[in-house]
Amino acid sequence: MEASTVLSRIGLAGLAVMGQNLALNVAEKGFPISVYNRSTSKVDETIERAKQEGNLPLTGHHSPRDFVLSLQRPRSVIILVKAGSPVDQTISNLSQFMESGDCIIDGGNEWYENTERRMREVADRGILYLGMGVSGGEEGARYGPSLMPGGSYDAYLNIKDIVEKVAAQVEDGPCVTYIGEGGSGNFVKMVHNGIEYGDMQLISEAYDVLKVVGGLSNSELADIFAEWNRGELESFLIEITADIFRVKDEHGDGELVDKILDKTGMKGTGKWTVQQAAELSVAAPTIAASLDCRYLSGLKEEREAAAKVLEDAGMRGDVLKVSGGIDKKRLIDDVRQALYASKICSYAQGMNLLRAKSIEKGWNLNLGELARIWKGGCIIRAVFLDRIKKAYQRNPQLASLVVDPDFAKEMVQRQEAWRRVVGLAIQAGISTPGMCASLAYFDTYRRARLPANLVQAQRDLFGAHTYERIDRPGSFHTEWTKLARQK
Ligand code: NBP
Repeated sequence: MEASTVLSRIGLAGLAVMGQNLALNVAEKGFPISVYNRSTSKVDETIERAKQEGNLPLTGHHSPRDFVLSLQRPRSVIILVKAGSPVDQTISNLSQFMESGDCIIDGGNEWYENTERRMREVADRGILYLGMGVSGGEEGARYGPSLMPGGSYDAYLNIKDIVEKVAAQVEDGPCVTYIGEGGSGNFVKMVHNGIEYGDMQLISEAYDVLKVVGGLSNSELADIFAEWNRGELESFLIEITADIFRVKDEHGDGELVDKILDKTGMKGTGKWTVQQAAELSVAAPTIAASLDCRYLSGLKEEREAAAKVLEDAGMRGDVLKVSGGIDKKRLIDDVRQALYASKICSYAQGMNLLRAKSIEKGWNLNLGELARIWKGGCIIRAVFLDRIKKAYQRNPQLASLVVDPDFAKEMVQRQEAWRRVVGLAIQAGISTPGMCASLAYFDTYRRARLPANLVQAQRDLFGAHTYERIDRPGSFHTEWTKLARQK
């Protein structure tokens, strides 16, 4: 433990991966910081790192009281512990020493309603509260994350100078903005993660098609993804994917990626995103498909058994015969276009979910500004977010990214390639649920007339749910069965 007579500008409690790195980042930007963690060993570890990484202005405390009292008033304390009850326990542990006007900032991936509950609970004692999404993983936390603070605006003003320095910097400013009231910061981070699920799923499908249908090797895939990262798909996830294909397996032949068990883990934010989309009646099929794929990937043993049963039933191998052969160069270019077009649809879904929630809660979210703060620091950072920002700046009421004139043109230009990839994958028996969901979303949204007329007729037939007509106002009911069967 280190004693200090000078009060720190801010405090951070919870020194696992995220907390430790964010604390060092804050200190490096010149803001003296106090740190605390339930297990004291992490406090000592952080002090040591602060010394090693340039004698950064960081002081560690083993007692919650010393920690809180080491802060300048009004006190600002960032909490970065496991979401859920650990946050409640940490708040109760620390807030007993805090005073009216002090502020708690939860930086975890918290369910937004928990933030709103805690906000009300601490408000009784005059303590201000922010729920701040932090994205960018370990490296982002250390060198510049994307930060999504929502809640008390006064609390935000207390830390504005700090977060603006600590966040990733892009050409149009720091990757942080005041998101809105209540749990909006957590909600926006949740949808960011849902979009991240979609992006990762779409990339994995591009990989699957190129590898299985196109027969590309890992080294070819690495080159292709690196090349894509120099164009419209330029993004963190495409960049790291290129790197992944190059890593050799230190325990055997070939590349490590081929030795990884095909079971995807998850911590819940993608599921919450899909649940919220359903709650708000917003279609988010690409994000939902990515969640479903994680569930199905988890059924490894069941899938192995199913493969065997279907093989015994006559299914031939992994790939069914693709008629007409494969033009590898064209396939690569088609997959790039399919990935890009699918991505636009996925972001359209995420943005529309944010807008629906903003209307429900009165958060007044600025979608263009959200796209801007995702341009750097976070996992979904991508060049194309600048275009999304501009689309919403041009028209803040934009019904969907799909109908922004620039994106609309790009989707139309890419649709042939997109359809070829999805068609080829279907023919080859390679599932591309994300790309298919995006394409179906596009095709459903762009069609002025859908077969919903038939569904309405069925509903009216069996449930007298009534229907509207296209040629006259009002609500109608028909005795369908009687009319259909009368002689
Ligand atoms: P973890 O989510 O792994 O949590 C570990 C921290 O929680 C440790 O400091 C631990 O203290 C503390 N903790 C636990 Br567990 N139970 C506690 C309790 N009852 N009281 C007090 N402290 C408790 O840490 P993380 O991966 O750094 O993530 C922190 C938050 O940031 C999470 O909400 C996470 O979802 C979010 N997040 C993580 C990432 C990422 O890439 N890891 C990215 C973005 C956001 P101990 O040392 O005493 O056990």
